Amino acid sequence: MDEAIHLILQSASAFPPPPGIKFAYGTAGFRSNASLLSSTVFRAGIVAALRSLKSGSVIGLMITASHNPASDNGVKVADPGGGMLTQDWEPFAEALANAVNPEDFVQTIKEFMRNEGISFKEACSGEVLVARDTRPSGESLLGAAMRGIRAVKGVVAVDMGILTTPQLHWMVRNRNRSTPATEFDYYTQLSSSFRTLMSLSLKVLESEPYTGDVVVDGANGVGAEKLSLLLSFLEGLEMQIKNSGKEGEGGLNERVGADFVQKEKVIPCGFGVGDVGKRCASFDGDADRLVYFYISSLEKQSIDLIDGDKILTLFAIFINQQLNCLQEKCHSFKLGIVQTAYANGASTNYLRYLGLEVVFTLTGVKYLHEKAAEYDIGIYFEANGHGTILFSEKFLAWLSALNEELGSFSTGLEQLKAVQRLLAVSKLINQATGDALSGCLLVEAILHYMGFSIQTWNKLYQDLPSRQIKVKVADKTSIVTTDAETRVLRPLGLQEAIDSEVAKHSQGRAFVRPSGTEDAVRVYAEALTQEAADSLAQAIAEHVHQFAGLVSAT
Ligand code: NG1
Ligand code: ZN
Repeated sequence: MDEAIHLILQSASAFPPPPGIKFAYGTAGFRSNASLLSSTVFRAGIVAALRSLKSGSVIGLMITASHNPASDNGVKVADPGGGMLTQDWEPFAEALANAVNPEDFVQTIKEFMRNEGISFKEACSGEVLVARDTRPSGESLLGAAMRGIRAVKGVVAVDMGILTTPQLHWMVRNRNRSTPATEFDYYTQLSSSFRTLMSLSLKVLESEPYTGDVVVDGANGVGAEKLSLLLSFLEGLEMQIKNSGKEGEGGLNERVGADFVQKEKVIPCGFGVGDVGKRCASFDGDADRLVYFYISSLEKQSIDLIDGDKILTLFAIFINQQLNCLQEKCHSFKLGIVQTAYANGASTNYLRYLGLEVVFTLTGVKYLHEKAAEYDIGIYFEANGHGTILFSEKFLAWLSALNEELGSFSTGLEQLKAVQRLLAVSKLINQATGDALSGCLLVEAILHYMGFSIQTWNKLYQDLPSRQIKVKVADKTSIVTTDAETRVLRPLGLQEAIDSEVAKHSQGRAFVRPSGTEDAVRVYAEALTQEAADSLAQAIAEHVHQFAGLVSAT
């Protein structure tokens, strides 16, 4: 044991932690300016390696800062099921990232290994797959990650190259299920299940033949290249890809991509007169978020946004229709919808009006995913476009059996088609995590099936006007929240100030919380008109500034 720990310590000396910085394993792992991250990524490599030894499974390590600026980077661990690192391990990951001297560092590892009953093993007992997005800092951070993993005796580090975040999560999940798990397998599975789903479409009269005429904003990130690879498996399907990150197309996430489009609600760079009237989709920098939009006014640069809530609604309607078709066969299976406080109030009302069960969790995919996994079919989405559909093993086994049973009678039966549609969705959608590529194909297939234009889809319900603002304060941790982050406990008096602003607006709703991925406090406000939502958000941002000390507000 001591010799193996000594080897870790020796490797660690090449990655000293930056002085005076405290790292937190936030909503989506560690994030920071890339120049500060090499020690954190090295140490996250150690965490991933120990996780692999403990679980006896393949683990993932993704180097990305998603929608953040190109100068940032980050790192997160994917657990054996392909989801986020179990929350029980986050305190260890944080303690290790923040251990300043060699004694602390060694002690933190030893103590944790003892408590968890982990021991070093012989060669190839553990395996960690490492991937990164297209950020320039990714390459050197990859080196730090590989060194961290390899420092742990018995664990192999495999460089998977540049991937989208969901591709790595998908590979980890599949490796641990012993199902095909390469990048090639990913494109094969998505393309073949998409084709199956399209072939099971109703021939609705109004439905026009599917031409794939969608314009995709790749956020100048990894998603654009991977989408074009996916399309090469779908002959005949044309999607126009913009903001692919090629020379001259602009910077990663710079006035482009899902986060920009969803928060600013304006036309992203690279889109203009030629795109008016078209169905447009935006990915974020690591392609785990997806939103749709269409240009509503070139003059005002405005768009009509179809956010994660509306994608969720489209998925929910489709799944529910298939389940209704199978109603006489299945009474006991439960469909659940999971949202966060950022979900537009109109979406929740609409989903409940459809008779669906909607529940709420804290912000962050790790919470939504965990909740959705409690259902036979769990659909979760954040308003920002991150979400997916989870199917329980029990439900999938039942579907497969029903597929065989019904298949032996007739092939044209509507019930059989419903079963096959659900099975195809379970293969098309990435059940490890939200995935812009697979989500986009599923949206396209469902729009085609329903015969919906993007405008019809948008009109399912009307969003309540909302506004989000980021306030930079001296110390975001001075804001402490409760009630699923919808109420402020500290600083004292801030919640009362928010309540009195909300009371000035009919149908007003607002909350503030420290971001888990950025050094900022987020303000969210909803009201009956856009002007009211804007002014409510602004008024609350000023209170945050007064109570917590302003650096700037954007
Ligand atoms: P933070 O920065 O904690 O708000 C953001 C998103 C989350 C989640 C994570 C991970 C909003 C308001 N918040 O977290 O929903 O997607 O990033 O990327 O969109
Ligand atoms: Zn992302």
